[in-house]
Amino acid sequence: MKANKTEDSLPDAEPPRKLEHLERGEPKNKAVGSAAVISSLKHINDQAGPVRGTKALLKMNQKGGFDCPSCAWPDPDDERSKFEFCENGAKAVATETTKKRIGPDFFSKYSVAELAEQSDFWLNDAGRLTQPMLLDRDSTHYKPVSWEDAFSVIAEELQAADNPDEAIFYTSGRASNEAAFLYQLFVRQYGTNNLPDCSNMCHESSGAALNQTIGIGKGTVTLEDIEKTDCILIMGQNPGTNHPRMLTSLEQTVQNGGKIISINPLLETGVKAFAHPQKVSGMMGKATPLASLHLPVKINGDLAFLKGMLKCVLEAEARKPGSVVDQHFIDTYAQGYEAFREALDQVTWDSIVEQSGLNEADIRKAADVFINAKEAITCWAMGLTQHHNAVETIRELVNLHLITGKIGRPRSGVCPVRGHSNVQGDRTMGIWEKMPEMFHERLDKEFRFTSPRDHGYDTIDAIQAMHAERGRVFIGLGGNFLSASPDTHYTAEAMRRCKLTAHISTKLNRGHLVTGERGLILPCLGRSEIDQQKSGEQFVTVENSMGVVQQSQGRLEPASSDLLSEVAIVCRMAEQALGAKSEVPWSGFEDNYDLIRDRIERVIPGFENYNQKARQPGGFYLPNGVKERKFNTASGKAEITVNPLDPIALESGQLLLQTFRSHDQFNTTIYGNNDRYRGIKNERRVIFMNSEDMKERGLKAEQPVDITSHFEGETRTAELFLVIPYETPRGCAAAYYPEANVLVPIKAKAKVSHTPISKSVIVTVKPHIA
Ligand SMILES: Nc1nc2c(c(=O)[nH]1)N[C@H]1C(S)=C(S)[C@@H](COP(=O)(O)OP(=O)(O)OC[C@H]3O[C@@H](n4cnc5c(=O)[nH]c(N)nc54)[C@H](O)[C@@H]3O)O[C@H]1N2
Ligand SMILES: Nc1nc2c(c(=O)[nH]1)N[C@H]1C(S)=C(S)[C@@H](COP(=O)(O)OP(=O)(O)OC[C@H]3O[C@@H](n4cnc5c(=O)[nH]c(N)nc54)[C@H](O)[C@@H]3O)O[C@H]1N2
Ligand code: SF4
Ligand SMILES: [Mo]
Repeated sequence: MKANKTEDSLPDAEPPRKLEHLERGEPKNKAVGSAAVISSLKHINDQAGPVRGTKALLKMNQKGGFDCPSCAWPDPDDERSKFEFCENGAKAVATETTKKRIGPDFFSKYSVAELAEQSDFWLNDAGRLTQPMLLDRDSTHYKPVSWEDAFSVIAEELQAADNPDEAIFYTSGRASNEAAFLYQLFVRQYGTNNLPDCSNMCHESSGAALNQTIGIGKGTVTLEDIEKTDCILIMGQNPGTNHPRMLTSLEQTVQNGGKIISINPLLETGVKAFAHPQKVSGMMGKATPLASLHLPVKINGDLAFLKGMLKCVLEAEARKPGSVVDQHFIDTYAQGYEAFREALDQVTWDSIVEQSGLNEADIRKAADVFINAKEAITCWAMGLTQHHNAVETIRELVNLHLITGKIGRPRSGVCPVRGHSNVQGDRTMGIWEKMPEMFHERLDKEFRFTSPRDHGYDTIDAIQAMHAERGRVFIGLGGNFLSASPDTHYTAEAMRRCKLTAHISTKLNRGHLVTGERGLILPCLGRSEIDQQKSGEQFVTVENSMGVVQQSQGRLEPASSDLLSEVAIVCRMAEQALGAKSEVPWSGFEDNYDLIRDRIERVIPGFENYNQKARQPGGFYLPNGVKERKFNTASGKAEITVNPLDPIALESGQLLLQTFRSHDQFNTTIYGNNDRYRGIKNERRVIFMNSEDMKERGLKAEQPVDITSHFEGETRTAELFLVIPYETPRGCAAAYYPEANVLVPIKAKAKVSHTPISKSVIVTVKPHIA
């Protein structure tokens, strides 16, 4: 097995190992306020200009406008203000509505290898893609290709495959419900379930834990619940950067008397205090304090922390029987309590303290708040999901809600805060390598074919299959598979062994530069743009983090007349690749998206009267049994589970590294080199460390270092990072994704969910060798 080309002569898969000019300040004490407003306006003005930019912002998250393309935080159900967006939503829109364009001139000016020497910021900043481009066999430059020829290339490679499982169809969570539904239909008619998605790297662990324990892989609360509850645990999530409008809701929670507890190795600015940018007080700098308690848990110490919380719950119950544990809920709706109690009895406070890195008194304080709260919600994101034992940790968090009965009633429940704006909807539409049998039966009946039942590849399987030349064709519906995936160099080798890699994209990214024998870029319309089809202007639908499905209609002129919508691309690709094999009226779907929604309604439960309900301002909630205490698990009961502690053993000198987001990026899209809240300006190649850990290694602030990861005897190195002393527990470190992805071993994945362990990479840090 050999790569088609040798590594050395090829475009680099990693962002350039080159420093900018770091300026370092103190972490900020409050989030948003005027700095955020100034930052939003700057991004909009620089990219889209005041007219196009303002028009876009005023349509975003409005009933009748388009859904913010950034995160999945919900919009208010009722009244909306004129400005339903945040700084990072504005950046996402600025990047999509930019006036900059890249066409054939750009691609003839720069070879692919030259493009690879540029930073991720530069690649994204180049502008919107405007025409389909082909990187032909042994070519150095992308050249324009007609849509017809582009689809012929795809059809040719798909038809040449020895079997359908040689093709891999990735989806990123920005695709609309309509595009995603047709895409999975095309893939299954082609004959495979190889539908890896960004969720495999994201909330898969949440889905796995929640499906098993409460019978639905989604959250169980609404925005109103968040604002009116008595207690919110925020675990492993940085809302100030990644879900900024959550701060508006958290401010409400606090003003309504609720308490917020932060559980995070870092005290993130967004949970310290919030200055509302649309209130005079906020603009004057007056901030509402948010978290009343911060527990600086060690990386991967959450399972131990939760065991501490649960022990406190049982102790409080023993002190005053019938006051804390909800025996009625357990008896009526759940099972597994006895085994759970016995197992928890065996866990000592010493191990809890040691593994969480927290002291017992602090855990008891947090437990008191949770216990005394009539209603409580736990929110979490990647800080919990990207560890080897992520599923166990999330199951334990569910235990906390189950044994106290704080679930399935107003203002109480679990809230995995989703990432991409439609990642939850894509799953609902069937983007998953292992959909349940019921889905297949309904799909087959509606479209009169037999969909394959063997499970397909998830993200890690897909990379390994391409590496082993079992996967030969890669198609990406959005996203940046190369840079988002673990083990950048291994993934690059995998991509290079393909016959064809094709990306449906709005903006240029590194994934377009590391290709198979042939590479295709298929440029599509963005969310903000008018989608004109034969039957008129179309809208699409998306589902947010709280299960609300609503319409999104672009209002701006498309970036180029040569762009196709994602739906159109999928339809034409399917028509050409499947030919007579498919009876699906692909071109009818392209002409009129209502016809797609009619089919979704017949295949997926919860979408009755879809076309009508999608047109209701504000959309509609999908059914969620847990809200009525219906648990759709195998046993029909909520499962209280036993989740043994399974700490990561570090050898001397080793640290646990989390790879996370700066304030100026959306995943692999880099908007700028600043991380304002953490006091970092103009540099991304930084590693945050505890100052004692620095001292122990003889490292000085801003000293250049190399980071080496260790896994099953293998090492991987990321060169040239500057050390930043930062408040975090000893033994913990942090660096930005995607720069640090070279360190994440391909084989290091969570049990059950197979999510890459991007938040607990074992590393050593040494002075940089020039
Ligand atoms: N502006 C912007 N918005 C985004 C994104 C973006 O890149 N930019 N990405 C979107 C996507 S796809 C997603 S999934 C979400 C991600 O949203 P987040 O999950 O908030 O993203 P991360 O930056 O990965 O932050 C993880 C947080 O977990 C903490 N953490 C790390 N390890 C641990 C641990 O072991 N235990 C605990 N308790 N905490 C830990 C980190 O300190 C950090 O605060 O955001 C979405 N929204
Ligand atoms: N080390 C490490 N790795 C991680 C993570 C981490 O925390 N640490 N987080 C993981 C997570 S949570 C996620 S979700 C994944 C994200 O993985 P992806 O979803 O694959 O990555 P993105 O960076 O969001 O994709 C950006 C690209 O999407 C394209 N795009 C933007 N808008 C549109 C659109 O409307 N339509 C289409 N077709 N294309 C569009 C643009 O070309 C852009 O360059 O990364 C994962 N990787
Ligand atoms: S919170 Fe998320 S969805 Fe809402 S405007 Fe900000 S980035 Fe967009
Ligand atoms: Mo994500």
